[in-house]
Amino acid sequence: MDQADLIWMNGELVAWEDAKVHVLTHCLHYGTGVFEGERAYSTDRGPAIFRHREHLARLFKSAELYYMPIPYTAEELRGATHELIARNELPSCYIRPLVFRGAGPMGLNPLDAPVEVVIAAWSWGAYLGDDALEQGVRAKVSSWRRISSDSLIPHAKASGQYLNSVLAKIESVRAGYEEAILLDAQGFVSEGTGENLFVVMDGVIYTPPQTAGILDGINRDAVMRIARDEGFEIVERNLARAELTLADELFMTGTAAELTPIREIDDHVVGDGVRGPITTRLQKVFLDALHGRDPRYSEWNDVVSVESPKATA
Ligand code: PPE
Repeated sequence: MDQADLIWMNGELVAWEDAKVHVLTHCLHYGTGVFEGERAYSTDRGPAIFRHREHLARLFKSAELYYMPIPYTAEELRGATHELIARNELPSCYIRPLVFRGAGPMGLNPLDAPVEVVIAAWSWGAYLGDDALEQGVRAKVSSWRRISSDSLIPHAKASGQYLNSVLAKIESVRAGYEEAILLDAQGFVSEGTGENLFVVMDGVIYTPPQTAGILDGINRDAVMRIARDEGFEIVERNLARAELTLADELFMTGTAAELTPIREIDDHVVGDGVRGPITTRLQKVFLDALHGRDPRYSEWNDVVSVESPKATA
């Protein structure tokens, strides 16, 4: 991992090596944390965080769902993130805010454990391999089902919930695939271990609905808006596993994965086995939006507004 110099921890910038917690941190034992994954891109106006406010809004919702009061406002965390990127002199980066229950009383009741907040940023390149954006990845439907809303909260981006993704990821990687697709409790298609999923059939774009155990992805939302702006029909509906194989094109969206095509599913070639025409077109507009190159979406780029002291010295 590509270390940066500083991490924002409970209101202060500390050296990367010093951003530590106690081994009795509640979150370490019980997964009581919520987090975000964001990316800042180098744009004409400087580093800009893609849909920063939406990520912060989701962080606060995830925290609320787990009864975790965040001791800062969204605007304070936004400013802290800007300062962190500027002070680390990162032209582009991945950003990881984490809100978690710290060391306090042990046991399942977390309410008396302190709520701690950290924000880290570092440079993180291709998530699913260097060629993934162009060539696509090979994916397999997991034997693990996506967590369901009757036992956990798919809508929350909560640390403990990721054990589900970890199991699916290990299974797929050990079997020689780059990614796993999870079905929901009913057996409908849900999402990847860290990505939402889109299916193209006969020129129409489908994606699983909110009720299919998905995380309500911010890039899913961005790509749906872009697809409509480009004149495509987008349908949110339950998808049967076989529709993945019958699809003309498949792709996934996520902050880390950006817009990654799937070229094989369960050892079936998807379409022609290359990035399809609709995927290619949406990916281009989406990458332009991420990098602040499309004026239609410039409100999505939160330009880092703090001058780096080192950069101006
Ligand atoms: N589903 C899951 C389960 C998920 O973790 C992500 C993001 C998404 C969908 C897409 O959401 P969004 O980024 O808002 O479009 N996964 C994050 C964590 C990845 C990781 O390896 O850690 C991410 O992409 O940052």
